[in-house]
Amino acid sequence: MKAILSLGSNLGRRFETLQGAVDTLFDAPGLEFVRASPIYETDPLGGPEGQRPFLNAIVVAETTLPPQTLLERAQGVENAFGRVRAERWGPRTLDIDLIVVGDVVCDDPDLTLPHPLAHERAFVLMPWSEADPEAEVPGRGRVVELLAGLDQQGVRLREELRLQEPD
Ligand code: PH2
Ligand code: MG
Ligand code: MG
Repeated sequence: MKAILSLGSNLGRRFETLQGAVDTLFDAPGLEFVRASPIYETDPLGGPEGQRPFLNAIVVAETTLPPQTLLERAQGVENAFGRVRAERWGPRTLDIDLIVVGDVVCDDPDLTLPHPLAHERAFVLMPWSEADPEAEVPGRGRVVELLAGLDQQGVRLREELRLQEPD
């Protein structure tokens, strides 16, 4: 099944962290890289004042793993890149969120699918619409249409930064 992952970083070497995350995520069986979106620099939404802007991207993958296993893989990679779980929505070296996994609907305390805020976040929908223009947020509508209804001011394409396929 298809899996959509959102990657974000606003601490340290942001681009190198995102590329390292892509390399590490796909370094084990069960998850195949399909495509990465362009990278966007985005104003932080929520959290403490004075945070640096994020670099955000979307990765499209194919997976045979159950979502809970995918979540553990993502959290393992976050930890490997020095993620510290301090305050909610605080600055982070690396955040990997599962946006949709096939047509799985999940309401576990630690995993909600589809991601409950994806449909209202331009920093998710903008790169996602580039990586997969036909995509839909199940139960919410087409990504391009959801995006058109949002303020896109704080989301800027960083054309010169490009994620490579995992090595
Ligand atoms: N992630 C958050 C909270 N706010 N803002 C931007 N621009 N990008 C993010 O990835 C982001 C955020 C929680 O994970
Ligand atoms: Mg997040
Ligand atoms: Mg997260």
